Amino acid sequence: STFPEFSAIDSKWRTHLTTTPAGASQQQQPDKGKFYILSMFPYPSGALHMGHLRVYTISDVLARFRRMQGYEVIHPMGWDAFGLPAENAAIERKVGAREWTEKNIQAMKEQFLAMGGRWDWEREVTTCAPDYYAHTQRLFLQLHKHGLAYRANSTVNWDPVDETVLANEQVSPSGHSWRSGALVEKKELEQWFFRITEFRGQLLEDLESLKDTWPERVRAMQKNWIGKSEGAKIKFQVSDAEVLEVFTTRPDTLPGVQYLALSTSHPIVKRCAENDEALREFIKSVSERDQMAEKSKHGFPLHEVTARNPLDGLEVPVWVAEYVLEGYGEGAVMGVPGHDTRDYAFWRHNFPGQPIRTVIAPASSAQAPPEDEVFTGRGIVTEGAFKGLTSAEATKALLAKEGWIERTTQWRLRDWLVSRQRYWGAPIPIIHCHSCGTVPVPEKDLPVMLPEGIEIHGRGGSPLAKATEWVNVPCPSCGSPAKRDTDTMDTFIDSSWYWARYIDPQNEVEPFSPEKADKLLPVDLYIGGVEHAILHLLYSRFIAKFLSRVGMWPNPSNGTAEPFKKLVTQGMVHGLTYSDPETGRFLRPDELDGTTKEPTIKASGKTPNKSYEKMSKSKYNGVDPSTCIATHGADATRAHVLFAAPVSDVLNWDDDKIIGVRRFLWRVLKLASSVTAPTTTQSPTPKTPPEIKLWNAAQDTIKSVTEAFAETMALNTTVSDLMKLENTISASLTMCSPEILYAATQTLLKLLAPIAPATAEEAWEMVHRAKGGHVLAQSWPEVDTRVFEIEEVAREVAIAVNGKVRFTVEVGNGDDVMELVKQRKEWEKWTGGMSVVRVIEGKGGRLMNFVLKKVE
Ligand code: ANZ
Ligand code: ZN
Repeated sequence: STFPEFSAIDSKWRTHLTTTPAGASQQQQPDKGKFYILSMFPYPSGALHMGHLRVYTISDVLARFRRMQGYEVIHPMGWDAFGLPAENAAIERKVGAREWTEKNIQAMKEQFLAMGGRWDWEREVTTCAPDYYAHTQRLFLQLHKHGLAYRANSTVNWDPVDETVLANEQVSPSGHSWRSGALVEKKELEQWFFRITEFRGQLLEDLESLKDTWPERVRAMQKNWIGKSEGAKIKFQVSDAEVLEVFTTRPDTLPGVQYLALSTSHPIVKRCAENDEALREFIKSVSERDQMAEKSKHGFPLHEVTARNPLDGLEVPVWVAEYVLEGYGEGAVMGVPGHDTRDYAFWRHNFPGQPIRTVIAPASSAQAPPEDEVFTGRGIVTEGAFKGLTSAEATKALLAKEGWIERTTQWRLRDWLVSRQRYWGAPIPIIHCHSCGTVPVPEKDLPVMLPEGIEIHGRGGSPLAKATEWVNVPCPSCGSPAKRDTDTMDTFIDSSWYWARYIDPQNEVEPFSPEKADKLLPVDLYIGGVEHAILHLLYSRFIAKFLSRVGMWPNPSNGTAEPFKKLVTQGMVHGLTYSDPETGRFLRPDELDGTTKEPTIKASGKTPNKSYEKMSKSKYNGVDPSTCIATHGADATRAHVLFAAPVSDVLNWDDDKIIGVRRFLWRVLKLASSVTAPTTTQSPTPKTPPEIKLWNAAQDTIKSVTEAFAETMALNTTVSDLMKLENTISASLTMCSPEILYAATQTLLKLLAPIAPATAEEAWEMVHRAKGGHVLAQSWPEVDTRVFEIEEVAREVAIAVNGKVRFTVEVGNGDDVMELVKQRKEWEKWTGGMSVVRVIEGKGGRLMNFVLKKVE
């Protein structure tokens, strides 16, 4: 073939594609303003994986699109570079954590360039660099100054494998560490917290402003995590001197209370445990078990304690129950087995055979629960003083009572535990002094440098405690010997504000300038994995609101200080996985015979099971982005990433399918070689029906691709739309004027440029004989507002039989020529007894020649 290899095209355009041109771009239109596109920055593990390839392709494509549209585009990249893997590498491989991290960054940067992506490298941030973490520490001190960073003794989640404390958010619903997977234990420790709860109302309400721009699922997860719940506190008398308070969202079920259940750390439980060995055993077993499993039915009776229902005076037993959370509500539950599923399960297990009281009936039979299930909905009260009232009416009447019930709101959100007993993180800028207490490190002394080159062991408390020289410092306030805080900050703090640092990355005195914040924030489009739907996004939203409150982001243009105006969550990339149909064991590539179209298992000759699974080493289904780019070229890889699935769906990676995309790019180059830029610069007017058809196809494509890029994010359809347009142009080559062909090709290349920039540049160069500048420097095409319709003119078509013209027919635009021809009596005359072998259409549709032969 006469076309160069894609890898050659890639390297030819590499520098042009990946570097920021000096000076303002020529396309930039002042009235458009800025457009800040951000994709979640990677952890520098050493290599990009397919998930990275997907998210960074999406963001590069959209950034190129916005640049062509004339926006001042901010498209930064950086490194979420603190964290455990570097620390473990330092322990296991005896390389410095920084050295390891920097080497990985270099390797990954190469991969970013190989993708043909362009990032604002002049804005690059690395969270483990002192010029970054100095400001993370500054932020800590700001929070401290405003009373939002505080120290408290608390029962914390302790990861026994990583030997560190975890935030609640970092513990899975089943009670396991999000990172090590270990079953999390409880431990009493003094820790640093950020008072995120201070902003809970705003964090909840402002979700409303993201209604049309964030995925519904993510907003729901945030809402659920914040967990506002309205209900009442109800007092149960335990003795003359003591009451027990519970939190309930269903005061209307009060007549159905059959027991009370307390968490293991409830004061009453602690008191009883003092002289009850069996109870102490039970408490211990709970703390060692899977705490978060909501369905747990384990309990222990407190025989000396009974409680009196304030509504009817009935006595109910009091238990300790595993399912009662200590940090929520009052750490105490009124058990209503008749109307709550957990209470029902608990009752069945601990009070076998004993009757269950039902006190609420469904308002209509449609609401009735299935057999064997309790009715958990609201309905009509059937027992007690409020019999006959609806749940809502009963609740209202109860809340009007005095002395033992009080309306209250509970929140699930807890303060953010931020101290970690780890080495590779930003040191907490605090000094502990015997006489002054906790003293902030003065601003001028920032950063508190993380000591490097020290011996760090993985186990047993804060590694920094062993850096004696570093630890022992004079107190900044009184000068007497004092000690630095030896914990480091949760790495989620680093990423909770990086989006703001990018707008002013060289600022030495403050994290970023408030003027720049007002001008360049928020992020207009944020792209990343849905696995960050709670933690990272919630922390970033909290920090944004804090920054705004303290005047660091004084006037958010969107009013609500939401950091990410629009959010796109991309789906995972799954790999083709083969397994043995009998054992289910995953098969290595070398266990398969790939010579046949459908591979077989070498050992058994059987056909393996095929499925798409999350890529992992243990499933032998990983695909390396670099290999893919080296084989197919960056453009085909990028286009395939977009084309293979809608952005939010799982992408099942099938290497074979890239071939189709590659062929499309080849056809674009072929087309470019047969189209020439005309000498005039005037916009042409389509005249003939084929020209109008092509013109309209180009306009439709501009419209659909622009909409997909700007609004709907239906990025997969952009590739298919461009394939269609290429087809139409190529099929029109002999039917349209060079001007029209050129105009359509130009449109195709401009629309293609964000997705396949090297191919588009190469084709652009061919069309313009290297005199047309760069396609990426062109303005994004606008839909032509002129309307061209193919007129309903009848044309005369000459009908020839075996080469001789016999008669003519008048053909309108929508007409079927064959139908018209067959209706004519001349047809019968000239063709009777013969059958049509072939129909040859003449130039411009004005002649039809029927080749006939005698019927045997
Ligand atoms: C009685 C009742 C009857 C309840 C009924 C529900 C249904 P949300 O909506 O999540 O706020 N609860 C209260 N404190 C608890 C704790 N520390 N640990 C575990 N469960 C607790 O849930 C509120 C409901 O969860 C409360 O309302 C309480 O059970 C339980 F038909 O009280 B309910
Ligand atoms: Zn002091």
